[in-house]
Amino acid sequence: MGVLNVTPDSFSDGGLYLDPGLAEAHALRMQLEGAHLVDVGGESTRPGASAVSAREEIRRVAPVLKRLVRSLQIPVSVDTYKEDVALAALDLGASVINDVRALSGGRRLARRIASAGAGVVLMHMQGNPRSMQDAPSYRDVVADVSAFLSRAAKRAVGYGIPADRIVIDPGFGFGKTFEHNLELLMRLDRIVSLGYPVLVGLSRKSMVGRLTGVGEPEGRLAGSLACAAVAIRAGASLLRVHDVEAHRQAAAVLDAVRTGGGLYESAVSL
Ligand code: HH2
Repeated sequence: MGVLNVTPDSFSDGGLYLDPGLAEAHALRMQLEGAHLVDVGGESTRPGASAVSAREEIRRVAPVLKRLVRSLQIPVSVDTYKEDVALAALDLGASVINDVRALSGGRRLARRIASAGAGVVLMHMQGNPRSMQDAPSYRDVVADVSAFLSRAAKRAVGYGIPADRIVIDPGFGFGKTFEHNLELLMRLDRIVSLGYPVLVGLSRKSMVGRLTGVGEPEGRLAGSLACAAVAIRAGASLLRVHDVEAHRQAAAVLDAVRTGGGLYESAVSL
């Protein structure tokens, strides 16, 4: 999943793709590099970010979304927790709603996702972006996040969204300390064992910076790839990334190691 933020203030690509033509060109490049999905966001959810109105978010996202559903061969997801934005995005042809509040808004949106045949990403977040890093606390972060995601997925199924259209995400960096994030990555298999495809968003994030000592998000590619490798080994199905080509290469290696990369098939045919 390639990240495309149409925001002035996202932590890594803020301000780069405000022009719909530039946003489209970037999405086409990510598709060419091997992205299976492009995720368009109109509000930054980085720690401390202030919320924007649904109207402003639609104003940012709609022109880009209209272009992408016409020009991309891959599906487009929209990164929003606001019902009005999500409904508008579905009307414009978005295939997936990436909801960092895991459909906590309720039934109307869930039912609309179901009737549109769209998919949903249910992400865990403690608190809200403005204050989520103030004092995150858990009894047991892996158990708490697992229980939350399991409940959220069951609720979504109850609203009529088929289980095979649901993706879950532990929400790295969303109301979690460095230690919480690291523990979630180390025990990601527990989230995978819930039985839904797991999406992981670690690309360029502060945990990577802390682990590698790299301050600038743009310099965190190597650390991001290492985190992606750990996540794939644990069974993650989707990576939300800024650097698609590099992650595609890393994922290709991991997939070959997991499946034998054709080794056994050719041995059999000999
Ligand atoms: N992370 C960000 C935004 N949306 N969605 C999911 N499902 N999982 C994530 O980990 C996730 C997400 C934050 O990254 P980014 O979009 O690059 O920055 P910003 O929130 O500043 O726009």
